[in-house]
Amino acid sequence: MPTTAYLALGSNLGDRLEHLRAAVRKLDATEGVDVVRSSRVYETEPVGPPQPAYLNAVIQVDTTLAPRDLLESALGVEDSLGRVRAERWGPRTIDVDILVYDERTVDEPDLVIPHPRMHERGFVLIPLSELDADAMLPGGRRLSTHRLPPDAVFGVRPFAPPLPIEPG
Ligand code: GSY
Repeated sequence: MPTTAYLALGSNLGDRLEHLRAAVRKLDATEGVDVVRSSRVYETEPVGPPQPAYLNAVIQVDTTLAPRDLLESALGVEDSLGRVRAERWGPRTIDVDILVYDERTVDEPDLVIPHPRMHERGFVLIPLSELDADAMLPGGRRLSTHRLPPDAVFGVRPFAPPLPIEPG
């Protein structure tokens, strides 16, 4: 029985929209991962050091992969799209983060689910709310009762319709 997970996509280098689309195609082509839906694409002001604006979206996947295998697949997609891990909060061609994996919590040095900073980020919660208005947040909180910090919603503006998903 597949598990529903939500992944955050972000890009702020090169052809940003094409990088998000390519990430969807590559994830969908991964054994054990089926991309089901995408949020709209938002253009968002960068959080972190000065850098170009991001495009962000959230996708829903059905997966038979365990959380760690899903992480490995996400890292593989980042590598295949030319991600260079230079600066921790720096610009990137593509970022693929696991936000939520069913109702599971994972707390390992390199993998924390739900994503530990997702509740502070308008660029994550606004697109996520299009797909699951009551998604799980860190600390057992729920999206439907969560109040975003007002400054987190500034600079998050609709940019493009949902990312295309190949049928089947
Ligand atoms: O955490 C993901 C990469 N990232 C982003 C992002 O995706 N969007 C915005 N707006 N700012 C960001 N800063 C970092 S780091």
